[in-house]
Amino acid sequence: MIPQHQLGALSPWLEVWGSGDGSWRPTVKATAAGCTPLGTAETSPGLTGCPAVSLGPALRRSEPGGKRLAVSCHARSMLRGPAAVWAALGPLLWACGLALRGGMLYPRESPSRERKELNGLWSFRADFSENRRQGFEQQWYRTPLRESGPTLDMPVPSSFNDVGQDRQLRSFVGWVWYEREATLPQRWTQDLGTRVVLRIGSAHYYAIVWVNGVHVAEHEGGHLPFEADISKLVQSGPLASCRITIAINNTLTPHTLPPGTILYQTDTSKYPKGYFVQNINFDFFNYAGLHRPVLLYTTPTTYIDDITVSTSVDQDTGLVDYQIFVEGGEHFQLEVRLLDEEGKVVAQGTGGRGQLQVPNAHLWWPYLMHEHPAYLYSLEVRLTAQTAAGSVSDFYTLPVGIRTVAVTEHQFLINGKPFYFHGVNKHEDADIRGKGFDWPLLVKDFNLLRWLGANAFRTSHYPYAEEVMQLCDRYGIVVIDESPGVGIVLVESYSNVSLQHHLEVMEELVRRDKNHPAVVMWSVANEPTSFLKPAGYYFKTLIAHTKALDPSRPVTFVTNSNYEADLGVPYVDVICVNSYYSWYHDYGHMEVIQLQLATQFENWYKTYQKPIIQSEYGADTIAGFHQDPPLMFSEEYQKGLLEQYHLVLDQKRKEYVVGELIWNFADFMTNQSPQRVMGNKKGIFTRQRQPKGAAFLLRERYWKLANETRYPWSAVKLQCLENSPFTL
Ligand code: BDP
Repeated sequence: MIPQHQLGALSPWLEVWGSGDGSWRPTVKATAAGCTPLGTAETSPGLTGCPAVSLGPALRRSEPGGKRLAVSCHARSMLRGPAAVWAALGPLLWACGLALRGGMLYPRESPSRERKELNGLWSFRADFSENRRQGFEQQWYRTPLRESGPTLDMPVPSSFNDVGQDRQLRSFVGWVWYEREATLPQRWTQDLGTRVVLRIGSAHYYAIVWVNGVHVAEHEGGHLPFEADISKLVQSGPLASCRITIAINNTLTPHTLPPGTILYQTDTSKYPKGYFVQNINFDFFNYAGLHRPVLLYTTPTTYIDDITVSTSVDQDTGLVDYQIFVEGGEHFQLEVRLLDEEGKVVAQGTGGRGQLQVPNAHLWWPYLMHEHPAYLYSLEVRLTAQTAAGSVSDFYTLPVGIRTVAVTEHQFLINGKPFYFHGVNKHEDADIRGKGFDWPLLVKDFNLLRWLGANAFRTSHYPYAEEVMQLCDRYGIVVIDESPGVGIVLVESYSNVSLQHHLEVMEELVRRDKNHPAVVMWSVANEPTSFLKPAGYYFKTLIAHTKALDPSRPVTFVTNSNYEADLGVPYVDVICVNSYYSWYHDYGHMEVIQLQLATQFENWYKTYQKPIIQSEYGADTIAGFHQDPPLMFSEEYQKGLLEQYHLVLDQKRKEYVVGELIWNFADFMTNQSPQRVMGNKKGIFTRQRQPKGAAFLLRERYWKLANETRYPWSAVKLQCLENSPFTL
């Protein structure tokens, strides 16, 4: 067993395990990462019927970061089997733990809202102490970081791993500390009618935030934003500046998403004392740090907290159902106006919910499917609130695309027309910045996608930056929006603790991305061991919950399991299958691809009668390696392998195959291993975004597919002209 003090040091939270009796008054036991109990506490039923956990002093004095209390059923309940347990516990957990409070609108400027970016250089220190807890023991958040020891300059946004020359920092596991001072406009600190919010786009993996030494937020999981209202803090003193400290821990456990494990090596003849490594079951480098913009923004104290829009079409009329959530006040009016691209008001309404009708609506069409793709209206929301200080207004404008999505037995329909996904899988990954957000990289990637004639991508294997999703809306690039549920391999990763967290992550993802017309499907996971017994209940629950959160979109997960053994696929709307014929087996034998691929499709379809997407296929290729006849790793082999797949895809897309997504758009960094030559080389572009031969092959294919599948059918052929997104 892993020594307690070490696990506690690396584990970002405590878990609370309960043994339930029939009345669901569990006794909880707190453990560090499910290991040695730290203490116990009695519980009593809460008002909502969910177990209210009261912790004894031992637990209240718990480790910093020990906030997350997961109540899980153990002992007696296990006798009745996981399904029975969840039937009883699931609704309780959803009621108490999963109801996300508040919205997560993208912070946009408006007449009532200002924003201040905190990107640039932050002070940084990795806590190399043996237990990685020195920062908490010495309370580094109390005073400026430079006072507790040496600091580095660290760019934000960026991963911390690749910007330095320090090998140990590159592979560091544990807590790192970021800090910066922000100077605030006087009005923000003096006008008590102003609400000041600190927003962190993504901190990988577990983050704790202090402002002027006061704890303001904690968040589990990279890839999704979180925020804290810091008005009281910045408005309570004479300070016109505030010091923001963020501690981030990249340790993964079997219950994080993605999961991982810490392996301690105790053989002192081979490893130094305390030696450990982090093991993962996913194929990309676990970059960490402040990956996306950190910013401050303001709203009035009564404010528009969230907006949910869903659209449908009745003949030529577009229907926009909206719901607006207001926080901070009871007495207010809401007005909404929908403007077209020329700024003309096409519909308006009042109140917190309603339906706007748009005669002769311009629909949101995918790139290359229509001569005017990606049409976006603007939903202007105006809140007028009556406060003690008088009347205040809040304004928020949301881009809205009117479109429908539906799935039949053999088709994926957008606006009632068959849509064929011809695109890529991506990663957020690049030299030096790792997973750090970067506008030039983003624009380059979108230019390459359009050059390629790609109309879709999957956010493999985690949610991408909000700015990426906004560009997809603007350019008509269709998205399969994937959660960080990658590497779910161990049986522990199907526990109730894991499931509860996964449900929460889906809530956060849907809350963030629900209004993007580009998002046409949710993917809850990639290549889990969906043949394991607990996987059936896990995916049934997860998919049902995601559908309940958003009934307007299909839900899937991506499988590489055998069609007869997969216990999750019965619950998906579209079957997404990954396969690597003549790559991970039958090495070098491209002649088997057609037979194996055709069999793969036929087996899945005859079993489920659901549309299928070939969600990954590809071959590692070192740019510049040439060999003819083709050998593995040469550019010729990559092209040859893709061509074999295409022959089968061209038959099956006439039947029930609705898409093909190449693995991968670009080469990307992975952990070191004998199978990886400085990362995964299955990109059709290099990591520096230069084309390999396969990029030209795919480009020809995708433009041909676009010409076959566009709507309305026109005699004129599509062609790609430089940066022009759509040219007739
Ligand atoms: C698939 C995974 C993907 C890997 C790819 C590969 O979904 O993350 O990078 O294989 O091996 O199984 O290249």
